[in-house]
Amino acid sequence: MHIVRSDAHRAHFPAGEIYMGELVRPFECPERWDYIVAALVEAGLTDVVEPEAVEESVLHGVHETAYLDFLQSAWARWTDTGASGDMIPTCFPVRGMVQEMPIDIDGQLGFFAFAAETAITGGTWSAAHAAASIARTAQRLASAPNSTSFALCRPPGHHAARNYFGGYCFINNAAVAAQGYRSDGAERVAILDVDFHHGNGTQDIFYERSDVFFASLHGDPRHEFPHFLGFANETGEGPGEGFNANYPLPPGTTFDVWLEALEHALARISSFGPDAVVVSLGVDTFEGDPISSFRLRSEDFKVIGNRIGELAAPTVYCMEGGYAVAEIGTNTVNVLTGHLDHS
Ligand code: SP5
Ligand code: ZN
Repeated sequence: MHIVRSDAHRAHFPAGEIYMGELVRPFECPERWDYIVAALVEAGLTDVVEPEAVEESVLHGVHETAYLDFLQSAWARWTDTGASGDMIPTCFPVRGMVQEMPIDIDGQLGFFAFAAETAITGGTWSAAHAAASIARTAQRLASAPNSTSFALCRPPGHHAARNYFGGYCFINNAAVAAQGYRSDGAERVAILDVDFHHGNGTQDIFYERSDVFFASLHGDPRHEFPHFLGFANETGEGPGEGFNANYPLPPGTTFDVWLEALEHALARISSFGPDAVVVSLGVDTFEGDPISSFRLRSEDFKVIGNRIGELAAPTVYCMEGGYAVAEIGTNTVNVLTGHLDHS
């Protein structure tokens, strides 16, 4: 299994995250990457590959041009105004307001954001761009039948939509991998999102498309972030109708219940008949995760990889969330070795 990774992620580390009324050290921190790398090495997964830059055409197949331009230029424009702290959005175009991009950088920041816990810093664009390149490179390396690769993306991507960031995500890495498969000739791609949180960004990007099937298992949005998307009646729109499947699960969900939903999602994916599979791999379903409420144990993650491996499709795993830092390495590696044990 190829492991695609880069130190470029370190450029992104905001000073704080708004959490329970305080500015705390971000849960999505660089040490997450170190823990995962250490566990990969310990497991002998040492076939390390550096990323090649993702093509503009693939990025533009996933995100709107105005949004990409904003992300790339945001920090320079922000500091030009005399600001020195991180970019934290404070004003949002909600119901009944004008949905047009303003000229002012503060206005644009709110226009392109959906959650204020996520800040943009001077290193955000370079790190997010490198994470997308990692996803694209890993996807290229998993093209043969049964081949598997791991994209150690940081920052994560599945909350980033066509034209907004949030949930620690800026560029949707899993969507980039899926779009990469399409541009390399795959006709049908399935994305399976096992992160604790609904992959609202991925759903948004492919909602009206029938070439990419999206399935997500996650905390019920009535109780959990991202709060406003991820309900079971969201099944796709227009040509995408029937190509989106959400499995909202209650707080406290244990692995037996979670696994039933996974089996259902895998059956849907099998009948879709994908040429390739992208997994949004979050391990924040772990019982010890500090911001989530599911109760999966470390050994359960092996079963997840094993079951996904049974699809026997070219598969790229893209790292998403997972915050109980000491354990995220073990849990991530358990999924990957569980997959390899199958194939
Ligand atoms: C990639 C990823 O996992 N992003 C998650 C971003 C979540 N940010 C908001 C966290 C708010 C946590 N609220 C905890 C209270 C639960 N009711
Ligand atoms: Zn998550």
